[in-house]
Amino acid sequence: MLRVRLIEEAVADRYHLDNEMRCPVHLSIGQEAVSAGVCLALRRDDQIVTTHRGHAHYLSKGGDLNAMLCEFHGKAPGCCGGRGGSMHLFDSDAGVLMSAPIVASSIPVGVGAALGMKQAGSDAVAVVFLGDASVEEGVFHESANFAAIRKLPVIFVCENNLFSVYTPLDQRQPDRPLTDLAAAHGLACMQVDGNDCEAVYNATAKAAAAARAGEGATFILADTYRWREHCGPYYDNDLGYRSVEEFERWKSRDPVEMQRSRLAEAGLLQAEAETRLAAEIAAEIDRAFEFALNAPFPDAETAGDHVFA
Ligand SMILES: Cc1ncc(C[n+]2csc(CCOP(=O)(O)OP(=O)(O)O)c2C)c(N)n1
Repeated sequence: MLRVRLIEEAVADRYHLDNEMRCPVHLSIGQEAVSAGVCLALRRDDQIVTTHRGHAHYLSKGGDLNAMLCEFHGKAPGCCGGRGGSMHLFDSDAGVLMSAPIVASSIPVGVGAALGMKQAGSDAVAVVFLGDASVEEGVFHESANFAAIRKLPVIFVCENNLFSVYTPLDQRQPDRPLTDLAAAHGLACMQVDGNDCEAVYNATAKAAAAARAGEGATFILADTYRWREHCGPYYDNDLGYRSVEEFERWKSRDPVEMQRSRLAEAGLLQAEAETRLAAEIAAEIDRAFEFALNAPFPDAETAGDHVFA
């Protein structure tokens, strides 16, 4: 969690430096407990799919940091050869199958991965990360229905950060639990505090055990909050679509700080170890940025590669 936080803060800090990162960035700062808690409960051969807000999922599943930062800089060693930007992250070795910015478009891909796992007789699971706006798309319902009827080993993790860009949930959906939508399709449902990494881990471990045992799909609703603007490195509370009071209330429940103090109180994290850990992560981040900045751009002669239409 701390590593993801520090990496995303470094991306935000360096975003406009010399204009070297040209792609949009959708940061998960404030939401890290979801990616950390989920991915800690997964195996390397489990697969995830994610959205435009996917850096934290990619990193938590073990995606390569150099390849991610090269992608942000449009460089050839990027995970999409420098052509995809921050919203197209994948790492097949780590089980990051895809990310895509079209809202809800990755959901059926994750369900398809789960179908493939079941047909192959594997006990791996697929995790579909989605935002609260994704359940407003028809393909979510088709996918949930298919996952339920086929008892697929898939876990839908809905990160409810209360907003679709600037529009709050209560202006988009009637007042009913989001889990009702999944329950209506016959999925097992759980709701967790999405700022509590251990709660997210426990829910995911339970859902993964059920999926591996052939009991089918689960929908986990994780309530959390994005701190920065919808897209970009800054804060945007001045826009007025959410109140400073609401923002401060969520910020006082910082998921990284909550876990840090929990570990410290249990005697599992000493100040010295924490300082060393932060320094190691900072050095790793510096090395990765240096790698990305020094990496070559794709060869101009390859501009037509992968273009099909
Ligand atoms: C099909 C589609 N409609 C609209 C958009 C524009 N859009 C990009 S992100 C976004 C909000 C998504 O909200 P949510 O799924 O809750 O994820 P969050 O950004 O809050 O993490 C929208 C509407 C899009 N990318 N794709």
